Amino acid sequence: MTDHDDGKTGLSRRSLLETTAKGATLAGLAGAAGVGVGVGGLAGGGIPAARAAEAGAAGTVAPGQLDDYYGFWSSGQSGEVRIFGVPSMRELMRIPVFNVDSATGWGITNESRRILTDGLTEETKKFLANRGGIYTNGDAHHPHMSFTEGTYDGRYLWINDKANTRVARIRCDVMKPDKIIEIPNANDIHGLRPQKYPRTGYVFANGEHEAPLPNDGRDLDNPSAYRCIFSAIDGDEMTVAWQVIVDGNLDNCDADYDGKYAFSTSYNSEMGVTMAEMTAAEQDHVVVFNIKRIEEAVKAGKATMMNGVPVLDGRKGSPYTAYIPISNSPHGCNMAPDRIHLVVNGKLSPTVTVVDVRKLDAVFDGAEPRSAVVAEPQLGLGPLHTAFDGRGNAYTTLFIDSQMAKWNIATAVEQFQGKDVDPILEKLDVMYQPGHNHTSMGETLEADGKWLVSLNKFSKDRFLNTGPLKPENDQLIDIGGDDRPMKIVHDGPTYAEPHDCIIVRADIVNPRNTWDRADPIFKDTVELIKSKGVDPENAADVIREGNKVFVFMTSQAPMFSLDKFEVNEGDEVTIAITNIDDVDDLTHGLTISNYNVVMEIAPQATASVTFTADRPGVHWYYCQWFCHALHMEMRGRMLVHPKAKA
Ligand code: RUQ
Ligand code: CUA
Repeated sequence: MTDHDDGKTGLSRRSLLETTAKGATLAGLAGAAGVGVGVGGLAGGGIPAARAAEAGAAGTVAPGQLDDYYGFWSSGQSGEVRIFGVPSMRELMRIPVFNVDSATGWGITNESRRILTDGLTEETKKFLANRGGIYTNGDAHHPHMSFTEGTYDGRYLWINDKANTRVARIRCDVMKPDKIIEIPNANDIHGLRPQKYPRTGYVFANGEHEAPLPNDGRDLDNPSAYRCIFSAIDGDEMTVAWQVIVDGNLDNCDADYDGKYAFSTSYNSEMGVTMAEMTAAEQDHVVVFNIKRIEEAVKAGKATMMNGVPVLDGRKGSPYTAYIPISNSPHGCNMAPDRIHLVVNGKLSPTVTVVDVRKLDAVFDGAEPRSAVVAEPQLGLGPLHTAFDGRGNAYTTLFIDSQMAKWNIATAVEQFQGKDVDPILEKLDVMYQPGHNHTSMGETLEADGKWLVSLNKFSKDRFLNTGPLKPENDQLIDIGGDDRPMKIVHDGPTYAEPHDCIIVRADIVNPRNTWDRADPIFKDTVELIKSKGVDPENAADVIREGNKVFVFMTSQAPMFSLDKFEVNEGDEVTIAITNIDDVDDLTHGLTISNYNVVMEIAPQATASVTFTADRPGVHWYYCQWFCHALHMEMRGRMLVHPKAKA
């Protein structure tokens, strides 16, 4: 991790705009950029952070006030991650990950394309070679932060891609992905959770769909040869540490607070390939992975190496796994912050099944797997996911009932033991069809029981009609006191389709304000510029090597260091620009008209793009980020000389 301090000495956008208003001249601006030391960004300025008590009760945060929590939302088939402020529910930023992004050039710049391709298998690289070189879609469900000793540590976020079997890591100091890897042997990564203890450590990832192993054309229509794979990714190295073959389709997963076990819900234990076959059995299961036994077996060489990954057979009867029977088709899998209870959500069954993780050692020593089940309350129709408040209560989404059920774990255990008690405390209507829910800090030992978000799949009539495609509906619920009912305090639309979110106390997340010039994300580009004898921060150079042309520039509001460069039709052109503005929030960009070229260049970053200049003519390049009163003038010409006619 790089440190955070030098980004905080930059001039804030607010001070910059004041200066700009005083005299929007080049000279005035250049001078202003130099005097900002110590002024501090908005966060460090005179605006007080919102206080949960006052702001919270109403669920509103006044203009200019900051939220108490960061929310990290997935976006499903949009393929990105979104940063929200909670409790205001303001969308603060989007982080392109598995998608291609028109604002930032994610998927177009050399730096992003390196991150998008480095972690692909050779086979996939070959497959993508005549498809533009990268995947352009993703299906991002489960964003989760790195843990140290059971709580968030602010280093990283990970997110799965169900569509193209990938896992991405986002650096929280800059809020950009730095590694994206394809998971070999597995198919269609769905559930994803980091190890909570002692640290992350592993990132557990469920391959949801079954297929032949290897999936190279053999056994096409022989489902009995299809396999499902659970993966443990080394979160530091972003490589797959080991994999386990299991019975059934893996859905969601979680990990305990002791570093001993990981869990995956599993549907279709019958391994059918049609709807009727998949739902035939009365019982499916949750798979428990014994991390220590797996590590020992891998160390002892008992695994089979497949595509560079040690793979163990963890199907029923293996020493590495336990299969705890659960009613047909369980879905969410949530470890409670009491360190004891794992809640498995029934989906097709109206129940959730509560497993006491302290009883799992005995199960691995031969006890009957259901002996670890300590409660199974009936909550309502379609339980999908459960969140916790740190006060012993759980909140379960009921998809079919469109409700949030609040229930007490200890009472559910008593009921299971035969006492005549009702664990359900309250039910709240949510609109409509909730999937995931999440509480503030709720998947950590610091669960604080203040806020609950319900991510509802349908909004139906709650907003102006947007045509046949409607937004989803996110609702924020105040769960701050057991003495008062749950209360919906915010109700807002979101674009397709936030599956899941986490709510992280703001003091844990400390992003930089400007880039570190030595950042590894653009290190290759900086080295390329230097290798041609050019100083990136003083660049204004056009270097030709055969039909390769390197254009090196700087950007500083409101100018690029070159207002013109010339190339020949057919040249391979690499443009690298360093934003030498050291001002908080002063992002520039480069767009080349009619060339499908765009990139974001945030303060102190270097960004680059490579393309073939196969369209002759005059093509303006311009800054697409409104940066200055003379922003419209921040442009130059690329002259592409036509090939001489033969
Ligand atoms: S799943 S709506 Cu992709 Cu997390 Cu349950
Ligand atoms: Cu730089 Cu607009």
